[in-house]
Amino acid sequence: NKKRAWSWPAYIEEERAIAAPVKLFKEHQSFPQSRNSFKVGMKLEGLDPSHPSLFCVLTVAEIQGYRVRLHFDGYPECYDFWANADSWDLKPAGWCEKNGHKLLLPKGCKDGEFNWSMYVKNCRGQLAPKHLFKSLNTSVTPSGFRAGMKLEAIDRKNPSLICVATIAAVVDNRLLIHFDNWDDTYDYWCDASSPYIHPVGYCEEAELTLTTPAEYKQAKSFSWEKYLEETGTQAAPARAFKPRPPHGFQFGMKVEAVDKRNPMLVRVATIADTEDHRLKIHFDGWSSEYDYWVETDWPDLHPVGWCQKTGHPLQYPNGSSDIVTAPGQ
Ligand code: MLY
Repeated sequence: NKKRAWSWPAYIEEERAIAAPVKLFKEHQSFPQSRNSFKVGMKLEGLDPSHPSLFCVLTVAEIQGYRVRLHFDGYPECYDFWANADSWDLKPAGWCEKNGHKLLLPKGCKDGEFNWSMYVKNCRGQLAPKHLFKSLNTSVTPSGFRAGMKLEAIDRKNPSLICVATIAAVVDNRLLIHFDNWDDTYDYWCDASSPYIHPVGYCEEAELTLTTPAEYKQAKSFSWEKYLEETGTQAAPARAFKPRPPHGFQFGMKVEAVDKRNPMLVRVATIADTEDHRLKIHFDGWSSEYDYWVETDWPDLHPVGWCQKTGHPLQYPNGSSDIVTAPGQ
């Protein structure tokens, strides 16, 4: 009994489903315009996904289509992570120094003694050439946001809290959000259209509770006017905040999505639910206990056909005739 190879067109017809239209995806989720030219062994700087304010020394450990597996120099492999070749989080060697960001050095390297050219020579590595970094060539329109400005931001690790926050850095069209008097473990990067940031005064107007800076003395009588004066800072201008247009994804649309539990895998998936700024991803053929919510601009969400176009394996639905790997294995 000869089995037919799994294919998207046949599957979509069989399921009477529709593929999520390509126009709903952000550029960085959609079909790439260029090839992935990273090579195993190339070294670069990049954000640590579990500590997003921290740039680290990384080495390309594996290539899979348009994706790369990155390794933290001097750290165990269990911290390796996958990123798309055009990820904004990846920067060429020397980028941090040039832009005034701290670079977490490979384990064992002392501050002040690190130098990229010596380092690659000593480990017989090579630097990833600058032209591979698509994120460096994005055109940027000035936003009105400046480092040091204050705003009200949702703590993404404690999403019920809207807090007094500061723009710690502005790079291209990205803002680094920091929470006043807290350490940087809550920091995150976002853009001007992020639903998680609001101008000063938002909570008061919406009659929501504003979480004041840690250990702030007069928390009960917090006033922005006073706080800005005390800290000698400015509020980010309200006009710099851009509303995000509705996303257009609908229940039942088919997509390709990375399995966070085993992030080397991209799976056949379905939009199982939607919110204003989030989508629930269901992996076809698997129990809905594996479903999870992602941001609509999640870089690991792709249109149908992305794997084929970029030369990445696609995990077919569980129960289809082809070989299947379970989520989280
Ligand atoms: N109970 C939590 C709350 C931390 C909130 C930090 N935000 C405001 C930046 C904790 O202490 O971990």
